[in-house]
Amino acid sequence: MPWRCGAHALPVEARTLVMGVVNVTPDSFSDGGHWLRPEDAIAHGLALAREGADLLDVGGESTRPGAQPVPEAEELRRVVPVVAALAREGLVVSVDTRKPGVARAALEAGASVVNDVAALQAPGMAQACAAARCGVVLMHMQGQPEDMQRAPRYADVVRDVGAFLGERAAFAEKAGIARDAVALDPGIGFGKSLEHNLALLRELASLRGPGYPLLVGVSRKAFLGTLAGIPDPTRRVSAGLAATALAIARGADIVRTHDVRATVEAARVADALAGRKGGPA
Ligand code: HH2
Repeated sequence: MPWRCGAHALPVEARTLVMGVVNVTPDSFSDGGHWLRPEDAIAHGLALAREGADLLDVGGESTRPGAQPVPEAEELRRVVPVVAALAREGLVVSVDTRKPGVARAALEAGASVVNDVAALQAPGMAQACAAARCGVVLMHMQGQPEDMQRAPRYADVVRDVGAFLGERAAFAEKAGIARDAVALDPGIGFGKSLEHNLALLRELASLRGPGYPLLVGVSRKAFLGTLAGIPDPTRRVSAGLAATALAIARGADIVRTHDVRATVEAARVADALAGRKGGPA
């Protein structure tokens, strides 16, 4: 079944989709400040689309460990012009936000997906998504970005994250969001130790809820640096591709990345080897 995102039906059954990251922030962990001016962010988004991104995830608030919340007015100022310009080009645009006001403005400006790292926990977010009939990404996070990496703890991380995602998917359905509009995401690096991240990636298949596409974001993240000994996030591309290929083999349907061209190439090979998708590539 395709992933229904507003007017778009994304062919998640035919190939792994690649979501390109457009961070309109001064402080994102790997590319903060690179695309803060709207014209730079728009040009970057267009470049990622040419590299083969299936959709573009525009964010105006870093959620890296230790990040401070951004006021709504500032997030709106960063995100809306970029969403509007990319959507005008006919591209599928996702807005990476936890704020219902930002989601509503981005949807009005042409976004087709709300990527919510807080999984619809803010009052009004589910209603905004239901009204717009947009795609919705429900992500697991333990704690808040400010403190989430201070000794994260689970009874059983795979079972706990799976239960949370199942509960949030049921909540979304009750709020009137169509089942085929929802994608689930274990939230790699969001309140997780290295061991937690590894357990989730190894057992990804068990997180696949019935019918929901699974989104996985490993791009440039700290666990890759720890495993491969790479302090500079921008140099973690190959390490990320290894994790991405295995994630695809184990059940990822959508992969979120800063490095689109390399990820599209890796995804085509991983799709063929995993044999999970109907093709054609
Ligand atoms: N990771 C980041 C941000 N948003 N959304 C989903 N659904 N899944 C993820 O894994 C995910 C996400 C972190 O990456 P980035 O946007 O580059 O960093 P920052 O939060 O510092 O802007």
